[in-house]
Amino acid sequence: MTRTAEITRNTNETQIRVAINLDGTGRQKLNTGVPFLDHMLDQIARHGMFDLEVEAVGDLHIDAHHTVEDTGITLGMAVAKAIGDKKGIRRYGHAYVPLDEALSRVVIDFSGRPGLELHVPFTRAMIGTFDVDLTGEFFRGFVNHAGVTLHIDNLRGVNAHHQCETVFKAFGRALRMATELDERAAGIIPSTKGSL
Ligand SMILES: [Mn+2]
Repeated sequence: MTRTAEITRNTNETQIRVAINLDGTGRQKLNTGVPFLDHMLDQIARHGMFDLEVEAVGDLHIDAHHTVEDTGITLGMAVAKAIGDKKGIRRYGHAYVPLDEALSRVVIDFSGRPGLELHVPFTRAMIGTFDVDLTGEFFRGFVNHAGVTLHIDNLRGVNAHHQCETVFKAFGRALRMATELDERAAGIIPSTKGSL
């Protein structure tokens, strides 16, 4: 059984293709036109051990907003499709990741209920040319289309690049844990309701 999905999503603002293998090895091919977003997606692939391809053509002449948000949406759609009926998955995942002075915690639940708690007190508004507000746009797009509850807390940090990078690394780790198959729960949907 392969847990892969490919999603193409086209709007007047962006054209995005995402391909993912949840049981990959961290291989990635990323070209969103937003270099810092590519750097963050690379963290998800590497630390989540997903094979991930993301190609995006967006209205960057305006700004990176639509491209970043819609990449989150399309990644969420791809993860939801790849994970299917959620039988046998661990469902919950969490990770703490430090990078020098920065430390972030991410907790995820494949609950079927979109929800985002984002608590990242960025110390500056821009990381190079990347507006830190876009971090929330990415994860809001993701949770709404993956159907997950996601709690993101940056617990400390001075350097905004480090703050953001620890969030994405911890997200990759937590997503890996939650989507992994639990051999003791093969074929079982991890909910007393019987569905997620
Ligand atoms: Mn970096």
